[in-house]
Amino acid sequence: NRLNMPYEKRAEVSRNSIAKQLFTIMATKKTNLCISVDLTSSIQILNLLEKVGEHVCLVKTHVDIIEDFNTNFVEQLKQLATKFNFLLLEDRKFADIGNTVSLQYSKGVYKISEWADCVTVHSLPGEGILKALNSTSSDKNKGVLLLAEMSSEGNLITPDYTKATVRMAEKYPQLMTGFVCQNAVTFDDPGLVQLTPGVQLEKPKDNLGQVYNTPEKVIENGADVVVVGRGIVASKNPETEAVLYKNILWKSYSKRIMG
Ligand code: 5BU
Repeated sequence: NRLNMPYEKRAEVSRNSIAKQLFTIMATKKTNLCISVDLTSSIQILNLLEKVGEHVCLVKTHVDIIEDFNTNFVEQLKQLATKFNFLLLEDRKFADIGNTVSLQYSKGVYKISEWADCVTVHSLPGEGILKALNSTSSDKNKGVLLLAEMSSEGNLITPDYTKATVRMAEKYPQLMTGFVCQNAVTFDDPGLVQLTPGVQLEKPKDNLGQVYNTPEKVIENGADVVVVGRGIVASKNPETEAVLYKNILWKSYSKRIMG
């Protein structure tokens, strides 16, 4: 199954172009680390990425928390992505009717469709949300990561909801980059990416419901790309910390593909 397959082999079977690129970058740079840059100043984000860019395959943003968001920031972000060879995931967690999501994706201040390689999406509203993203025009190749599970304590997602989410994704193979989840929710398509947030070495949780696992544990649970935010961003030396997470994660993945 996919857990024993190396990323370069998975790239060959990905039907979504972003999943294919992501697996290829991971194999080339030997990193399955995604950094979540949850900072509120564009300068802080760009400075951080200058330091950790070479160690990550994916950069996850929440652009709506940036106080000085502007088009120049987007240009510099894209330049860093090219320079360090990483992709951009806007963690927007779309959750509305298709028509509204189509507008939120391409219009407004952020114009997410113009720069994000992929976005996160809730399955809650039903298939229309995927239909909308699929048909919203965009010059870029694009991808969707569907939320099948969450890391937070007491979240209302049930096993049936998770299963229905996997079924929904099957209808949009070209659009689907993969799933955001805590466990291996499917083994059917090795071309899909399992992205897992909620990872930190320091502590088991925060005081607002976030629950953390260790890097080793989430790789065992099927994670392909692992999201680390404050574990790196809030540390004294983010670059050293990024290298630490990268090395543990790559070692765990290497062990996994050995069987
Ligand atoms: P942290 O600082 O490593 O706790 O940040 C985790 C990030 O991942 C943060 O941006 C969340 O919005 C995001 N996240 C999450 O923590 N858990 C989830 O289930 C999903 C996203 Br989906």
